Amino acid sequence: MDSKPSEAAAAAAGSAPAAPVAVKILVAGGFGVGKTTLVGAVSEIRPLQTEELLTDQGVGVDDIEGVEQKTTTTVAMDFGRITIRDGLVLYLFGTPGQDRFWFMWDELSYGALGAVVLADTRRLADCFPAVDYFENRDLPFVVAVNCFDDGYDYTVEEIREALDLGEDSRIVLCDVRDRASGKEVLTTLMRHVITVHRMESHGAPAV
Ligand SMILES: Nc1nc2c(ncn2[C@@H]2O[C@H](COP(=O)(O)OP(=O)(O)OP(=O)(O)O)[C@@H](O)[C@H]2O)c(=O)[nH]1
Ligand SMILES: [Mg+2]
Repeated sequence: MDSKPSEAAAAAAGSAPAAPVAVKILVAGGFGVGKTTLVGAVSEIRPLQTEELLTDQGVGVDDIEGVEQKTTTTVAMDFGRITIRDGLVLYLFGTPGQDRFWFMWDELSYGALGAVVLADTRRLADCFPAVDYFENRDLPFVVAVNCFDDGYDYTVEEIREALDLGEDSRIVLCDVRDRASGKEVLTTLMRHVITVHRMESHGAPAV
């Protein structure tokens, strides 16, 4: 399913190859930030979900502050698909959020071209491990801040500083429940992926 970055670049730039380019993208982040909601909102197929009921075992481990109505958690992965434009199809793999499922991240990220790190400003530190994970593996990512209604109103620059992200990293504010907003996150990620790969192969920024 996975394609080369050069093919993804051609498709994103409009010179689409004859066959659609399929790109694997990870949707990651801390517990309960809205990963499953994002994949479900943007997917053009019925998303695969692996939700199980939260139990008392998670008390004191999983922070549900702000998402008290949450009753389930992802125990394997989310899966969805979205066509960004003609010839460019993204396959979305949402990670589980609970720490006990960290061992699955290596499997899930195999062959991925990029990742979305979802963040919740009420629990910003929860996205640190995901940011570290992708930085350590040189996998291009965007930080997408899911703007919960009662979340703090930070600017992108404040978030950049709080997460200690460089000037060239991408941060977008979004509402994961909204399809257009989720699609904007993914479009930003694809532009970033293409820029990173063009810089690596030509040594110069492309977009
Ligand atoms: N008010 C509000 N609720 C939201 C928003 N986004 C998600 N939710 C709710 O927050 C909860 C978390 O959503 P999920 O999509 O299950 O989060 P997740 O990151 O997949 O969670 P795990 O798989 O358990 O890590 C759900 O109850 C959503 O309905 C938002 O922007 N505003
Ligand atoms: Mg989930």
